[in-house]
Amino acid sequence: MVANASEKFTNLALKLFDINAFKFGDFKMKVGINSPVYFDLRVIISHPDVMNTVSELLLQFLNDKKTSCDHICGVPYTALPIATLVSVRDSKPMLIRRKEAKDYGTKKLIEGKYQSGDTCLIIEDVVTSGSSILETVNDLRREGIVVTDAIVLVDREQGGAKNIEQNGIRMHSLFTLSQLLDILQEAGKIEESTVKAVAKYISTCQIKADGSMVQPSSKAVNELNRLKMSFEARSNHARCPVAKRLFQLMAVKKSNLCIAVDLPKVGAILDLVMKIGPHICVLKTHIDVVEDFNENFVHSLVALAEKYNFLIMEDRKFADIGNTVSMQYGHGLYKISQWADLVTCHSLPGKGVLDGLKNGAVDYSNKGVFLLAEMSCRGNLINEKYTKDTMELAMDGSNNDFIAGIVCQNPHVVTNPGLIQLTPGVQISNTSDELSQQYSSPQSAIKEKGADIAVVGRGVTNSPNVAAAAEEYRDQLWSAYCSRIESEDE
Ligand code: S5P
Repeated sequence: MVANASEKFTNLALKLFDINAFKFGDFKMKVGINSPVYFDLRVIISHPDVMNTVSELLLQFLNDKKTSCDHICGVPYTALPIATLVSVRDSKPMLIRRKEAKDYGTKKLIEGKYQSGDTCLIIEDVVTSGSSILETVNDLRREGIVVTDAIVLVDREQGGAKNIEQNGIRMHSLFTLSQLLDILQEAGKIEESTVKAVAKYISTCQIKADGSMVQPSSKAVNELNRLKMSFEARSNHARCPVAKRLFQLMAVKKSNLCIAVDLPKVGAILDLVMKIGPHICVLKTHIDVVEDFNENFVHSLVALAEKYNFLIMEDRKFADIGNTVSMQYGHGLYKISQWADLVTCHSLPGKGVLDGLKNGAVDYSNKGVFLLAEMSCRGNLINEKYTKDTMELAMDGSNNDFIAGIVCQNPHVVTNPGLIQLTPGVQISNTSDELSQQYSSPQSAIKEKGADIAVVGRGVTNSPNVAAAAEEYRDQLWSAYCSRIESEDE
């Protein structure tokens, strides 16, 4: 069946969302308030099918509008390959505007064959203020080229159209931000609260052509800043059912404490869990340090999890090829997928490790994964690019129903309010151990590092009164969370 035009637009919008060409959360922008939506259309070059559809729709749009021109010019850099495809499809010669004039040779700013008086259509990926389009237009006009129309993939509706129209250019767009939001909401991909937060941001954050805000004194805040949102509100944004459950559990139990029970004997573990159960939202295990593991032990653990209302996370840190991980998760001595609600996983092997986990679970719809984007120990080899790539993997449309959260140490790693930040390395009385572990206080973990859940191991398990210690950590962590979401500062 041949898709009709609106079906093609809908499918393209959903595909763009799936490949992370735009995201919702909290993003730093050049002007004022952080934005709840962020576009990164550079990613489409990795998806030839998307490039094909985009160029096809642009061409169709141009033909419908009967916009005639001698040349096509993409605004550098994202729109360059798009303009190339449109140029080839339409047999229209292209021009390229250099961002800087060469300091040798011809010093030309505009590459391509043209004459003064020729007309040129501008192609751009996303327009915010319109200033990038205007820079390109100005350079073309300096060469005597006539520019009257620009076409963009997405108009963020923040004043760009008006700004460029004041410079004598009509702006056409394949999508406005509102249209994209409608399509995503209709398809159940985003919540009404997301749509509202974006609408509020757009209306308060109109931008002039010079990049400044129309109302610079505006007090509006980004309502999708997860650090300021309650766990109840964030449960609506979770795409992974276990994360949704965990957010709700935390809100009901008023606990964002995860205790790591790294003890070798089942008796000691169960005894400890009975004491700390009332205070925790997650119990974290390292099942391979248990010396007398048996099936009854996991049955008892699951029963305690039900009794005290917490989730069980096996901190296995899977890090192998999919096939191996599938066996490690579902089979072997521990059969982790049968009893753990959540597991941890390194992103190192890439997408295959998540496919392996899905494969190892009987039904992964009630399971969740925390991906490690950073580690707490001194000297670890993770760098910024690794962390960023891990987040891309987490947000990928094919995985995001399986990713409950991220293990990390920084407040800017997790931007999506539906993901939970888990931060280990928390202790009240120590700042390190003798094997490179580094600790921060409960307050610092929540307020400075951006943790939603803090992991406490020896801070509780080494205490002479584990119940009282757990209660103390629970109270400190919960009040740090309350003060974080209530405070006025950014
Ligand atoms: O980066 C990390 C990730 C994890 S999951 N740093 C960590 O310490 N962990 C785990 O958190 C670690 O395996 C241990 O189970 C717990 C911290 O224990 P503690 O005794 O140092 O609080």
